[in-house]
Order: sequence, then C-alpha cells, then structure tokens
Amino acid sequence: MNPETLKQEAYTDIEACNNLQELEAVRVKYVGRKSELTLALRGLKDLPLEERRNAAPKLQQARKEIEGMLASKEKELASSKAEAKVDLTRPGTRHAFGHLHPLTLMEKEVVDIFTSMNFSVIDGPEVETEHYNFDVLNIPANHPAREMWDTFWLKGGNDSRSRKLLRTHTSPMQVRYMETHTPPLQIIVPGRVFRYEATDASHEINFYQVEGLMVGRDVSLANFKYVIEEFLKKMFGPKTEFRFRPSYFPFTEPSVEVDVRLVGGKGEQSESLRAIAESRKSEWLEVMGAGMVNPKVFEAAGYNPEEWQGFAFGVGLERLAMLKYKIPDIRLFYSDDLRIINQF
Ligand code: FA5
Repeated sequence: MNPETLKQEAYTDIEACNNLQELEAVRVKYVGRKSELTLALRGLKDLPLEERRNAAPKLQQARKEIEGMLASKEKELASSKAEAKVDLTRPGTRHAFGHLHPLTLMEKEVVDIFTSMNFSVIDGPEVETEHYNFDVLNIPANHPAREMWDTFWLKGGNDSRSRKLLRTHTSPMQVRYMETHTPPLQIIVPGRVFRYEATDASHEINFYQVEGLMVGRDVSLANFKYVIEEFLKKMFGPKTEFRFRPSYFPFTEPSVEVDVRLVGGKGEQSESLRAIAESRKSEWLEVMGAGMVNPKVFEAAGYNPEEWQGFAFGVGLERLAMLKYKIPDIRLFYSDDLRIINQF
C-alpha cells in the first residue's frame, strides 16, 4: 500500500461527498477499524525494525492527513446544512387563505343593511310542504298561478300538508313565522330556493332569495317604498336608479316588481351591465317581487286582517350580486371558475 496514493484516493472520495452519511462511509473506508490503513498500522509491529522505522511515520502521517480532510469536510457539510435550514434571504412561502364566496358576501351585506333598520334574521326549511309553499299563500291547487313557480316535487304524501317539494321561494316563511309570533314584526329570511326551469344569463334552477315581511297596525306601501329605497341606495350608492312596476302575486295586493337600471341614466356605466341589458333586451334588471300582504295570507296565519296590515318582498340575491360586482351571467356564480371566485 502506498500512503501517497491512498491520500490521493481519500481526497477524491471526500470531496465527492454531498452529505454526512456519504462522508461517514468514506471515513469507514479509509480510517475505519478494518480499513487498509488501520490494518497496515496494526501490522507494523510484525515488521523488521528497519522497515518499521521507515513505514511507520508515513502511515501515521497519512492517517493524520486523511482525518484532517474528513474533519474539515464534515464542518463544511454541517454548516451548509444549517444554512439551508435558515436561509434568511430566501423568499417566504405564501400561505393560501380561504375567502368568502361572492354570494355569501352579498348575503352578509343584505343582512347588515336590514338589521341596521331593525329587521330580525330568520331561517326556514328548504324542503317545504305544498301547504306552506302554495295553499297558505292563496295559490290553490289547479290554479293557473301555480305555473309561476316551476316546481321540483318529492315523492310521497297524500295531502297538501304531507306532500313535499323543494321550496320555489322564501315566501312560505311568512305564514310559518306569523303562526308562531304576534305582530308587530319585521323580519328577513335569506335562503336557498329551487325552480324546475330553463337556465339563461339571469335564471338559475337553484338560487337565493331574501324574503322580507313587516306587519303592524298601519304599515303601508309608503313604508315599503322608504325601506326599499334605503336598501337599494345603501347597497348600490345614492345615484342608483330603480323603478316600481305594477305586477301580480296571489299573496300580495297590490303587487309590484322592483327593477334596477343597468344602462343609460345617471348611474355608473359598465361593459358587464351592458351585456346583461343586451341579453335581456331591457335597460332594467328585475330584482324583487313585493306588495301589501293579501288579507287571505293573514287569515291563513290566524291574524285578523281588519287589525293588521303590512308589506312583503322577495329579492333575488344573485341578481343583486350581478349588479354589485358587474357579473354578466348568473351561471358564473355556480361554475367554480377560479378566475371569477378568486377576485373576491
Ligand atoms: C317570488 O318568488 C315571490 N315569492 C316574491 C314576493 C315575495 C312577492 C313577497 C311578493 C311578496 P319571483 O318569482 O318574481 O317572485 O322571484 C323574485 C325574485 O327572485 C326575482 O325578482 C328575481 O330577482 C329572483 N329570481 C326569480 N327567478 C329566478 C331565477 N330562476 N334565477 C335567479 N333569480 C331568480
């Protein structure tokens, strides 16, 4: 064994090490208990004196040098490992935070505005009976007015109190709430509703409404107009233009629909709102149905219509969100397209 060649080989192997495990293997190979060098050192005692004198210092020197190389490489590897752990100059990893869906944001905003006007927030069932969805709202079986609400029926039930459906609007909560509460009252009911109908840019089969109901001894259409004007101005700004249009609902008399102006007028003009106007062939977008509660609805709830009066409305949450966030197609809310959702 030539100590010079051995040192050379050890040097090459040590330099090639990338981590402490590899270095340990090299250490075992060159200076371990069974290494060539150790065995040679151990064998010195069996050599004739002259040879021993000659070989010993070279072997010991080789061992010392190899151990030195190993130690400095170990230091180098250990420090680069420590540096890798806390490299203060590396850019940080950004944590991904979740955020609220635009419809959730919209619902929060509607709730905030109405609670600031002293309305309470109530919840209701999405699976409803025919009785509450239609009968108590003055929409008898076989009446053509039922055709205003395309309905998903559930199997089973043999009368209108047991036949079930996915509610077509939040209006069933009017009677449900009045049956268990005494007036005066003012509530809103946000919730999901379902309709078996063809979809387009402003119609979904699954959407959200917020029902409103205010009952007192002398609550009038003027009060309705004030509350809704306040609501729309707080929601869309003081420049927003809207209109009340005469309409028909079996459970209100008189009935109105409320539209918000999309284009023209003095409000903000936007590409997306123009697109909605074009697809609907109208400058206006209907956002809610409303009216004075029909006396028949009060009777169904056990109230005396001679004594109580009030207004009710049902506003479409997606329609509000389309206007507020300038979203041209209602289907985008449910499309899971991250390019839309991540903007909120
Ligand atoms: C109703 O559902 C009545 N219950 C509203 C009402 C309540 C009237 C209380 C009187 C008193 P309508 O079907 O028009 O009415 O729907 C009300 C609102 O829901 C519409 O103005 C619109 O904003 C929204 N809407 C209706 N259908 C859809 C649909 N397919 N997709 C998205 N939004 C819809």
